[in-house]
Amino acid sequence: MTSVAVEVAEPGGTLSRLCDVGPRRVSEAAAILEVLCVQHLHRSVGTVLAYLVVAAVAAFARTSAAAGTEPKRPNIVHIVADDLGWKDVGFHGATDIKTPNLDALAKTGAVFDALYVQPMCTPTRAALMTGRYPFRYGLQTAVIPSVSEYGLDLSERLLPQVLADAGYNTAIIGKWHLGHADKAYWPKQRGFQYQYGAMIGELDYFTHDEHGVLDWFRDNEPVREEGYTTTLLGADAVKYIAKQDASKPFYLYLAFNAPHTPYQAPQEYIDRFKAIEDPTRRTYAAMVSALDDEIGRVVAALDKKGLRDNTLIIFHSDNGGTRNAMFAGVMADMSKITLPCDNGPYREGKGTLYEGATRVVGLANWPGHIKAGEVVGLVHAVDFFPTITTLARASTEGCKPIDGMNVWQTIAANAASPREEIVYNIEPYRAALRQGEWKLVWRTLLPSKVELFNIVADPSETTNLADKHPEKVAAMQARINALAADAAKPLFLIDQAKVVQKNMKGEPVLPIDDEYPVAD
Ligand SMILES: [Ca+2]
Repeated sequence: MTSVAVEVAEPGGTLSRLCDVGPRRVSEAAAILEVLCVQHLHRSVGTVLAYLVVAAVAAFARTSAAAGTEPKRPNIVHIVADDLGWKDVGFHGATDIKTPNLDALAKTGAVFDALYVQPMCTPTRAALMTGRYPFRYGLQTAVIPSVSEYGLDLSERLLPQVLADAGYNTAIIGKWHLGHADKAYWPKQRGFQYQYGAMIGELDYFTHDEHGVLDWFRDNEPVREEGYTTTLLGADAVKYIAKQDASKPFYLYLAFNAPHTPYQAPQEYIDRFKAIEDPTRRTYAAMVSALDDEIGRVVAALDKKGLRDNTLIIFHSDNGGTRNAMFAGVMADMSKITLPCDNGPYREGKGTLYEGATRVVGLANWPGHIKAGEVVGLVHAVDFFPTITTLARASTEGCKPIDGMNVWQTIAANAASPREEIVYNIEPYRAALRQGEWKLVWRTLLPSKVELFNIVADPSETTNLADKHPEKVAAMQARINALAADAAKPLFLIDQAKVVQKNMKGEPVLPIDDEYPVAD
């Protein structure tokens, strides 16, 4: 109590310091200050000035607490799907796939019309964790291959670190894919207090292996267990929520590997979709259905624990559905299947710079805090970082310059977005940028190609207007060049160049048969 009195009696800065504390602590501080005021008056009339300052602060503190200007910090359940097609949910018009749990969240929450991510897994996940575009630190190109050793730059300060330092419990349940060869890159080393799931992320749904190597861990220890990954991750999230209480907020990053390749699902889920003729689409539907069931269980767990009213649920895919076998991963035999994802009106899919890769299905739901309906403003994956840290009243001191913007009013009330520009990507061989209604897609490799779309009038990117608006093309190319000047070299390309160099030192491959002279 004494230390509070001394602090309050000192001139300067005290009021703002008190304003930073939560309502419960403000109330306590007000009560303490009132007692101290009385003590001061009894001791000496010389402390009248101190009394006036203290009383003013106490009154302010009491008013703040009564007005509830410091709302309770929300729990955040951040659910990410992997390679989910834009149209493969009920609330976007899928008729053969049923997603009743996601549909319920969509109906009572905000549905994003223009939520942008990066074209592939690793870059989007890096954007979420850093609030910074991946071209800043070399993760803009491709994913981290399972045979590669690099990861998300250790000098980046990540969202779970920021939230843990602000008093949040932090957990990752699911896929990481931001560095696996060195434990220094693992999520528990980067702010997550609890970890369960895959370090890389493309794995067999039942054996949890990739090419015979187990990729399934709990708190950094390998785990051999039975079960379908989607079900296991959902069950673990339910358990985690059951352990939480209202006294300390939590950030749960629930990153399902579904419905990424390989296309696998339990038979009972496949049997739900007998009406779907194509076997891969049938299995894919089963995978999405299992994902939706687990999301339903997570919501039920929040309800059961009495935490639902103070929990912000964010859901989105990490990139669009796969429409090109080149980006389907390494575990599916693409010669035998038809790609099952549907990105609705959007062009192409995962791995490209078109909307089908980068404009994804997403929603946000927090009862009483988010208006139900469509969010039309631009939102990028990097924006979740400052939006969440602001809601959490967490300091971002020590973070590198954040590209994200606080879009809370856009999400909560469909207010105009502060964001006017989307950087789809900056790579040495291609880039894309959106500024308002204009989108430029630029292939810089020879033969080069520039496409300009009015993305508002032509969201499916059917009509290239580059020839009609050369001044717009030039201005957007100048902006891309300026961003490229600050870009780090893609770690993927550096890594692959090493592989090429290594191969050049390998044994020569020559035809050897009876007719070819071979030295003894
Ligand atoms: Ca993905």
